[in-house]
Order: sequence, then structure tokens, then C-alpha cells
Amino acid sequence: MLHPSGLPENLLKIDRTLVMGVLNVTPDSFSDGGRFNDQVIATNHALQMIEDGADIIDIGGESTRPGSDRISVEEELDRVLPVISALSGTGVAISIDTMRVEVARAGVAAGACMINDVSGGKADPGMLDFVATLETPYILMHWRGPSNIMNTLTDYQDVVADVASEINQQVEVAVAAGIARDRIVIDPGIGFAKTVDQNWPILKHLDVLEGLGLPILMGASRKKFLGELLAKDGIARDSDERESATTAISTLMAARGLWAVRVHDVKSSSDAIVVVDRIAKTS
Ligand code: PMM
Repeated sequence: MLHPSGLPENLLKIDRTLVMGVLNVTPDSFSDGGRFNDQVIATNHALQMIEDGADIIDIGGESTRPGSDRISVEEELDRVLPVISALSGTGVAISIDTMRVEVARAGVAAGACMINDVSGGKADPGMLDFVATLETPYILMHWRGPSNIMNTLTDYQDVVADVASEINQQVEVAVAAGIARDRIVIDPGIGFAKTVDQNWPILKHLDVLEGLGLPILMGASRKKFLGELLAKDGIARDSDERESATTAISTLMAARGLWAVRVHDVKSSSDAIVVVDRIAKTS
């Protein structure tokens, strides 16, 4: 397993695809929106995800749903910090899902041990310089622009090659800012500036991304392309009924040896990954 450096000891020892459980502390996230915005409920949900097999809890306060508008820094901090603080005593690995350096800084101070930046350092000019002062892993996702316009940023010559080369360029920018290359995890950003159909070739031709030689995180859980694939009579499958499809992707990613999957329903993906791992370790 290709782990990024700076990962907590207990995760470094794990020799299978990791499970990152999604904790969106937002009233408007597309799948769990409004249900976990109460901090006590959010904290309990995180504890349940750990019980179900999550290795990392990814805490985010700002929705990146296509079309969504930005919230203020204060609001983002108010949503995530109490939950990070409540969980930081439990020993669980926490990642802070943010595009803002202020939130990343406060999140790390409150106990987060990695930063998940869906903009890969493009949204906030201070982010990469701050990350360079840390020793934690940094998740750098493929990003072309903010959520309210990303559906207009889907022109590619060759989506697989272009996404890999844009990620590679941004990795170079991060390295030039002083972030050690081996701390970086890359992520193709399923659904971000991609049409529904553009996600499939990325999943099919993973060898191109793997060619960059960095650990890969995949966040396909419950996303629209799955709902569209499973549509009936022209109506997309609801987001909370995309779990088997999500598990199928987690299974394939684990068989491929990806570093981690980011999922809402931890138990189904975790169970699938345990099975894949058992088969892989059988002689
Ligand atoms: N997707 C979402 C949010 N954060 N982070 C990473 N690294 N990769 C993703 O694919 C990703 C992410 C949007 O989905 P959500 O609303 O379910 O969190």
C-alpha cells in the first residue's frame, strides 16, 4: 500500500485500501444535508462510522454540490470546529475538507491530521504555503473552478489524459510551494467539472492516474453519475439508494489497490474492502 508520509502511525500499518467516512456538517449537502448539522448528531454519526470500519473521518462545513454558493469563513468554522474538537480526543484520524487556509489552520490546531482540499490549492492563494509548514498528508483534488460554475468547465480533449496532466501540474505547483511530494494524495474529483459521462473513463483508465506515482483517493460515493446510470423512466435514482453502486466502485478500487475511498455509508464499503483484502492475501 502506497501511503503518503505524515500519516498517523496506526494508519501506516494498514495494508489495504482505507475507508474515509464523509461527515458533512452542512444543512444543504446533497446526500446527508440537514441531517447532521446538529453537532451532537454529527459527532455521534462519526463515532458510528468508526464502529462501522472508518479509518478516517472527513469533516467538511461547506457544500461543494454542483451549483452551490460559498458560505462565510466564520460559518464554515462554526460548523466544523466543535465537531473536530469533540472527536479529537477519540484518537480517530480526522481530515478537514476545506478550500480555505483559515479553516485548514484552525482544523489542524483542533486535531485534524490531514487536509482534504477539493481545489488542490487553487481556491485560496494561502493554502499551499500553509500546508508547506506542516508534515501532514495533503489531498489534492482535480479542480477547475467553484461549484457554482463547474458544470460549465467540462471541455476536455481527452478527459483521462487532461485530468492526469492538470493534477500533475498542480502537484508541481504544490511541490514548488514547499510541500514534499510524498505527502500528497491525488484525487480525480469525480463529478467536479465533469459531465456524468466523463467520470466513467476516469474509473476505467486508472493506470493513467496511477502513472503519477502518488497515492490515490476516490470519491464516487452516491454521486450523480451513479444516479443517472441507475435511472428508471428517465428519473435518476435517489442519492440514498446508490449504495450498492457505491460499494461496487469501492470493491473495484480496493482490488486495484487504491489508497482510499471516500464514502457516506462506511459499513458496506468497509465490508467489501475486507473481503477484497482477504482474497488478495490468500495464497
Ligand atoms: N467530493 C465531495 C466533497 N469532498 N473530497 C475529495 N477529496 N474527493 C471528492 O470526490 C469529494 C470531496 C462532494 O461530495 P459530498 O457532498 O458527498 O461530500
